[in-house]
Amino acid sequence: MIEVKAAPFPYKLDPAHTALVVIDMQRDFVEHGGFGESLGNDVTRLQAIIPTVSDLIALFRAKGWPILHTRESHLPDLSDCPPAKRNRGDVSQRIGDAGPMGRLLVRGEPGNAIVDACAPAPGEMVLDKPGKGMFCHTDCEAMLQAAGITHLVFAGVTTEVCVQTSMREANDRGYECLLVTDATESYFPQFKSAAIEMLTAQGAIVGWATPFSTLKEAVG
Ligand code: C5J
Repeated sequence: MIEVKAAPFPYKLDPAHTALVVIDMQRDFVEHGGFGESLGNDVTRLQAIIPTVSDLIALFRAKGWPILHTRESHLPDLSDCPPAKRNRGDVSQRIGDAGPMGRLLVRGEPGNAIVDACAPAPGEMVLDKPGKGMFCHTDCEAMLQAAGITHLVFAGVTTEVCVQTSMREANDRGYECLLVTDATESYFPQFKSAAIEMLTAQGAIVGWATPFSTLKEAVG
């Protein structure tokens, strides 16, 4: 076990059974003209973490540890997008509508791609998920079990939506979860800090949190 300084107390990382989960680093959330901006958000906040996420991915690649990339995406016929998700916000464009990067949040469209700096390498796991959480209507659990994973290090966007939901789902399924605080971001700074506090409160009720530099120093 590698001990990583973290909040609320040190995290024990099992190097033989740990995967990095990079949540939804897609053009749709971080670039102009995508789904995130269609909801009225300032996407430049999310762009700022791209170098750190990229460094984190490089660290896992250097270690030979597995990486799972997720994409929030829907089938072209939107059969996996319930009205309870699509009919949200007072917006001119909704999931499935045409935007400057293709149909918003639809699988295979240019905007649905992961940004180049964080793009999956051949052999890395890629998971399309129609919900916020990575276990909802996906093969996630089977993929992780097949790879023998028990510990998950989380990065990506947005902290309080898809990252938090996925981390909670993972913890409920028995995974030991660590969030890298400067490799995740929200459109709302107060939501990011509140999410980190909620996840780590009550003795790591969902998991642990630490900055990238601390994780890097610990794993060497
Ligand atoms: C959102 C996400 N915010 N990846 N998705 O709708 O957090």
